[in-house]
Amino acid sequence: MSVHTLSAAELKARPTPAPLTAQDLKIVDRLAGLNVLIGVLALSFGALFGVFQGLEHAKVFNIYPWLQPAIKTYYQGLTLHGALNALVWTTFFICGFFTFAFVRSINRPLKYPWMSVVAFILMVVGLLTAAVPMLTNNASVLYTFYPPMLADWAFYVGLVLLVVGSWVVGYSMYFTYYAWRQENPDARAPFIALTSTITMVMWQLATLGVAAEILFQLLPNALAPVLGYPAPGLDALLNRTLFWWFGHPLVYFWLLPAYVSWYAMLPAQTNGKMFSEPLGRLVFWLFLLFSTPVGFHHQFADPGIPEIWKYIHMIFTMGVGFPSLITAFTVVASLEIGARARGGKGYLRWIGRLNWGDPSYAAQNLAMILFIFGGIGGLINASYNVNMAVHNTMWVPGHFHLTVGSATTLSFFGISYWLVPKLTGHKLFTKWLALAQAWTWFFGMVFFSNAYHTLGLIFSVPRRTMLGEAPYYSSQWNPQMMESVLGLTLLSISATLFFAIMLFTWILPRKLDRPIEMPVAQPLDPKPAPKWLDTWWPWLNGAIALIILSYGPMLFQLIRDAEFWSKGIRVW
Ligand code: HAS
Ligand code: CU
Repeated sequence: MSVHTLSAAELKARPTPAPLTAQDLKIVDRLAGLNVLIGVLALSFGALFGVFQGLEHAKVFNIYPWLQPAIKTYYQGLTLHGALNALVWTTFFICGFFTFAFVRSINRPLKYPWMSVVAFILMVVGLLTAAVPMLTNNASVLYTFYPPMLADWAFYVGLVLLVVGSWVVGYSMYFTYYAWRQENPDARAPFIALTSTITMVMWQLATLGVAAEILFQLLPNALAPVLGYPAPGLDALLNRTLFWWFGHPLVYFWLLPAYVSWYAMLPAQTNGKMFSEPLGRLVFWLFLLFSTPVGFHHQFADPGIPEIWKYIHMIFTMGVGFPSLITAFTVVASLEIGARARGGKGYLRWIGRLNWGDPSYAAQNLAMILFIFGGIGGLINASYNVNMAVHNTMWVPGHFHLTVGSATTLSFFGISYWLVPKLTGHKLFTKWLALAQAWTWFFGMVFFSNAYHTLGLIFSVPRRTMLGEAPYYSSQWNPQMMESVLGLTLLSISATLFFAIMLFTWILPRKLDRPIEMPVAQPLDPKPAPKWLDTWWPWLNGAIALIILSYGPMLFQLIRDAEFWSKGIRVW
């Protein structure tokens, strides 16, 4: 390797690194705290509707007549559940967690802190704007808002602001990253800073699809009656395609923050090391490449998409499963290093020596275990012919409660167990309750998802249906329905515990015994990762090229043949 010594002029031209001060961190921490707070509130309120749905499905108790006139229909409840838990809880938590972790990892103040503040304000205004129609039953379109269902315009405006706000969170990170790179042209980007930035760039590319859907189709149709011009009409297939351009990478926007923690934080929480730091980087780059060109695996049953395109997306989907398989092996190896350092022995006995007594650790390890099954289910869904057996059945909620409901959410619980004490300066309330919370979530999801997978696969029970009222309700379903009620009872206990732990940690002024620092795992091999794993252009250009190749021809055809004859309708 040639050694390049910088001339005095070159050194002078390089900007001096800005030191990270307590004042800089204060803004970051305040923002992180507010984001987490809103996330937790959204999760708690949204989870309540999950319980109502489960009880309705099992014919245990239909609460909807009792909720009149506040909540009008089951579908309004389902929209609140999906939107608050899948979109609001995740997006706010991720933006808060990333802002916190990115700045510490890159060890430099935000270039434009005001940008992160503006981002947060946009997201909150977006949330409030979308909440009004959702709470007044004017947007009961479920979290995927498929046309020709059409919600009140404020729902779409709110979503746009929420998404644009999350973009600006990303922009604040990109400017900071760029400034850091100017100051440190030869250094490798720190792992957490790099991988959180990759996640935000992936999100930026992913959300272009839904942005086009909302701005060119849904919003103009929703605004027509308000502004008094003729509605331009909707093409359902075109819109579904634009939605799933976004809808699949959305799931990696939920997953990758958990991966950042599993790779770069969790090993440190059990005396481990990163088994292979370069492999971790590769995994994130592969997600940037393959997250988006796979959306047709949600449209296998859609007429109008030629089979060849479904096959191409299926193959890419198997490709995007690959970085998760790498993750399974490398993260476990990183944890095993820790367990052995803690005296663990044997082929599997070392597992007992992991840091199970720490709720932050335990929650995340339990999340990983559930994700083995969530991931396998995903690969099953992705297999074109098998998808025909499970599509639109209860199998699918079974799948996503193990993924976004467990891999993501249970990991975020675990992260909260160090992050919230860090942000408030208060002791966690309490270790034992938090451990109980993690385990009840784990077992709750085991029963719940097992029941729903079975109902979908064996009995083809449809999803998104007010089953308790269905004339075809079968007593054959009873054992699994009861299993699901057992699951959701545990989940309700767990969600209540989480809310209580967060609340009491925040309000009880029990000062920390010793300061908490963000856990950062050191690589096993200190040699820096190769330069190509720290270089943006091949990966970013590759990702854009793959999107153009995988969506360009189909979108061209769909737009050319579009017929906007469908009027927006309210089916609720
Ligand atoms: Fe999915 C539907 C395919 C992952 C979420 N998915 C959904 C929906 C949601 C969702 C919300 O192909 C419903 C959408 C709707 O409303 O219609 N999914 C996949 C595939 C993957 C996948 C191939 N999904 C996710 C993740 C999600 C998520 C992640 C959220 C966070 N999914 C589909 C398909 C559909 C679908 C179809 C459409 C179904 C239909 O018909 O409608 C892959 O990314 C999965 C790869 C993962 C693995 C697992 C790796 C395991 C790891 C853990 C290791 C831990 C260990 C434990 C070993 C291969 C990394 C260590 C233990 C110790 C003790 C040390
Ligand atoms: Cu998908």
